[in-house]
Amino acid sequence: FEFDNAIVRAPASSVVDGLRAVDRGAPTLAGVRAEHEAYVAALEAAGVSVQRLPALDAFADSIFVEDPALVFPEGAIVLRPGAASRFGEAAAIAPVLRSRFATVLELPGPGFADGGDVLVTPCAVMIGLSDRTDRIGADALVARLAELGRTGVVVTTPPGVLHFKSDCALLDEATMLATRRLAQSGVFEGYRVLLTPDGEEGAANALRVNDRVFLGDGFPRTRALLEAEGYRVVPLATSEIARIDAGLSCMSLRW
Ligand code: CIR
Repeated sequence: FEFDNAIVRAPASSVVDGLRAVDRGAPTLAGVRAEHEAYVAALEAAGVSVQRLPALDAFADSIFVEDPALVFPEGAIVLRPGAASRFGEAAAIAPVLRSRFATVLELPGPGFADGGDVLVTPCAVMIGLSDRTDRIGADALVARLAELGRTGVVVTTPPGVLHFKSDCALLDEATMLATRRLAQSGVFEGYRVLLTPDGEEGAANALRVNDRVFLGDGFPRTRALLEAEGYRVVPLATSEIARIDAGLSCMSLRW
């Protein structure tokens, strides 16, 4: 969770058509832009140098730059997003990664993996199987991670949850924030787990960045819980991006 660099992508005007499991109304472009701007400003305030990529109108969900790639200080991996409408985002991000990293690996087909299903912890890289990340993709990713000297561990994501990280975030070396449904699956054995209060499951897609934790601003009980545990919380608006099933990890690639 210590990051010097990040890549973000400006929201496309097509973001109003972003994928969503349940339609609670489209977000507004102005609303998404405002949430994205505040997020980028919060990254910079946390000491992160941010590269801003131009909007890609052909890809409604391309603001969620975390999904088509994985980055580490030692190199990057171009992924194969599991949603058909997002598959081309990988080819769009690849040249950017090649300009930033000496080592850029590619996930071989035919499997799929989304970055939203990948949680980097100090001891392992957890890969959650989901509707977007299949077993073939996850196993191929474990092999690519090994080439970067990282250990991948394949785990499951509860049914109905878009991405593994929709339901969890690393808070520090030893602590996870997670929903009860994910924690109950036993994937965080050995970690201290702080559970999101009932009704605040969306808070789990939080993001630790250097000395602070970015948290959706609609989750007062989670905020109180984290502050009582001594975390410095930065509340950020997420109500517009939540309409297209996104949270705070999705909008950047960080290393
Ligand atoms: C999608 O369904 O792909 C987008 N509407 C939301 C992606 C959120 N990304 C993430 O959780 N890493």
